[in-house]
Amino acid sequence: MSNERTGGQTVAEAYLTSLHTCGIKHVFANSGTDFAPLIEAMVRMKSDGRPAPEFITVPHENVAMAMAQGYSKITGEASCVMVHVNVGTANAVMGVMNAKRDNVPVLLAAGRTPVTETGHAGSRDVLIHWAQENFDQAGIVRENVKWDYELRAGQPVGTLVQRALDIALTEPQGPVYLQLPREVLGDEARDVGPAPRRALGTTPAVPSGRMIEEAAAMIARAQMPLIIAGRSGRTAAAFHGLGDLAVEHGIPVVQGLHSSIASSNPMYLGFATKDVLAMADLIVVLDAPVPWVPHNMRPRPETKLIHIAHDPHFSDYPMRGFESDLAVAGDPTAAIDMLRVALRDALREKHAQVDARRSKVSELRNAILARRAAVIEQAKDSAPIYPAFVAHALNQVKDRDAIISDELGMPLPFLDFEEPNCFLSGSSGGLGVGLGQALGAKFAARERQVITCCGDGSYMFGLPTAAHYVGRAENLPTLTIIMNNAMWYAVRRATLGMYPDGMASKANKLPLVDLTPQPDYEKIVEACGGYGEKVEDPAKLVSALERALQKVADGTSVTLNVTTRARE
Ligand SMILES: Cc1ncc(C[n+]2csc(CCOP(=O)(O)OP(=O)(O)O)c2C)c(N)n1
Ligand SMILES: [Mg+2]
Repeated sequence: MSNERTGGQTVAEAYLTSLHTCGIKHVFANSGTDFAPLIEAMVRMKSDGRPAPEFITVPHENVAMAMAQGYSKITGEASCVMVHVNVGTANAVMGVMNAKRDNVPVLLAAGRTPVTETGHAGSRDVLIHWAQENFDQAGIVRENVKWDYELRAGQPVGTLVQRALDIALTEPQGPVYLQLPREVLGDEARDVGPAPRRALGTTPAVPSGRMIEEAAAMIARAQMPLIIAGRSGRTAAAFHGLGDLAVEHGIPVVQGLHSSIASSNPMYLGFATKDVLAMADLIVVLDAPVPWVPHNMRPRPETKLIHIAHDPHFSDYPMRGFESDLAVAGDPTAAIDMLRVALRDALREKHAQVDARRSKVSELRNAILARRAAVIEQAKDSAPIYPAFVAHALNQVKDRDAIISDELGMPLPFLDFEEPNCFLSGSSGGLGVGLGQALGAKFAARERQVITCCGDGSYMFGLPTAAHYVGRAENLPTLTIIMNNAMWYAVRRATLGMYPDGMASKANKLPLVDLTPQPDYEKIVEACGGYGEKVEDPAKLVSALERALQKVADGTSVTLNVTTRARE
C-alpha cells in the first residue's frame, strides 16, 4: 500500500476523479474523521492541477440534503452529498425520505468508521472509531434509497460511482447510498474501472403508441375531460407542452403540489376541488401519486380514469388505492406530446363539443379569479396579514422566472407562475427543506431570484443558522419570507379537522400548537451578515418586499418576518 505523493493514487483520489468524470461538479458535504483520506486527496489533486468536484462545507446534513434537492430540481442533473459515517447518515435520513418521494437523483455518500484496529494508515486512532460502527450502516437509509452498497478493498471505485448515478438517474429517479470505508479510501487504487461512454441513467421509456391512441379515444368520447397534473412540470417541455395541449384541445387542467402549467393559461383551473372533480366525466392523472384525497373528495363513480406516469402504480408507495380504467407507463413529457397529436384525429369531428367546453372552462376560470380578487380586497387592510395577501404582494414584485422554495404558510392558489421550474415544493413533508433547497437552487441558477416562503415552524426546522451560514460563505443571497402565525397551524387544522366538535375546538390554546414566545426571527440572518425586517402592516408589505429584493440583488440575504393570520 502506498499513499505517498510519488506513489500510485489513492482510492480517495480515484473516487474524486470518478465523480468529476461522471459530471458531479459539487458535493454538499459535512465531514468527520472518515474524510481524512479525502481531504488529503483534495489538497494533492489541487496542487497537481487535477480536476475534482468542489466540496461545499454545509454545517448540517439536513441543509446539505435540501441543497442537493434544490440543485437537482433546477438543473435536472444528479447531485451529490457526503456525510460522516453512521451519525451523519442519521441526520441525512429525512432528506433522503424527501428526495425519494420527490424522485430527486441524489448520490448520498458516507464514510465508514475504520473497521481495523491496526494495520492500515486509516485504522482506528480515536475512541469514537469503535463507537461509530454499526452492524448495518446502510440499514439506516435502505428503505428510502433505490440502491446501496459499500466499496470493498480492491473494487473499482469508478464503476461503483457510475453504477450509483446510473440507478439514481433512471426513472423513476431517486436517491442512492454509497459507503466508503476509511481504510479503503486510503489504499492505493488498483483498478478504477472504465470511464462512462454515454450519458448516465437511461433514456426514459416512451409510452406505447397503442395506449396513447386508446387514451385519446377515451378523451374524445368524454364531454368534460380534466387533466390533473402532478409532477409533470419538472421538465420545461412538459410544462409548455401541457399548456399547449390544453389550449389546442380545450381540456381544463388542475394541479397539485407542483407547478405544471402557466397560471395565465386559459385552461388552468387552479387546484382540484369537489366541484371540479364532480364535473369531469374523464380524468387524466398525469404523474400524480396522490391526485385527490378520497376522504375529502372524489370523482363520480362512473368517471373514467387514465393514469400516466413512469410507474403509474407508484409501486414505491406501500398503500395506494386509486381506481383506473387505463394505466399508461412511460415518460409524461413524451406522453403529453403524443397525446396532443393523437387528439387531433380523435377530436376531428368534435369541434362544437370542444368549443362548448372552452366556454364552460372560461366561465369557471373567471369565477375562480373573481373569488381570488374578493379575498384580496377583503384582506388588503387587515392585520395580522392574510397569507393570501402576501402571495398577492409577491406576485407583484417577483421576477417572471423567480424560484420559490415553498414550505408551508403560503396559499398556493394565490401564487402565480408563468415559467417552468419556478416552484419547488416537497411532497413528503419532512420539514426543514425550504431554506436549504433555496440555497441549492441559487447555487444552480445564480442569475435568478430565489425566495423561500416558509412557516415560522418550518423556518426553525430549516436550521437557519446553518443555512444562513452557507448563504454567506458561498455568496448565495436569497430572500426568506417567514409566514409567521406564531404556531404550528397545520397541527391545529389537523386536530379540528378530525374533531370538529371536540373539546379541542372549544379550547383557547391547544397543546403542541403554540410557538410563543417568539424569537426575533429577522435577527437570525443579521448574525450571519444579512438584513432582516419585521412586517406587520399590510400597507408596508410591497415596499418591504421591493427593498428586500433590491438588497438580495446587491448580494445581501434578507429575511422578512411577516406577521400572518392563522388561516390559508
Ligand atoms: C420533520 C417533521 N417534523 C414534524 C412534522 C409535523 N408537522 C407538519 S406541519 C407542522 C407545523 C409547521 O408549522 P409552520 O411551518 O409554522 O406552518 P403552519 O402550519 O403554521 O402554516 C408540523 C410540526 C413534519 N411534517 N416534519
Ligand atoms: Mg406557523
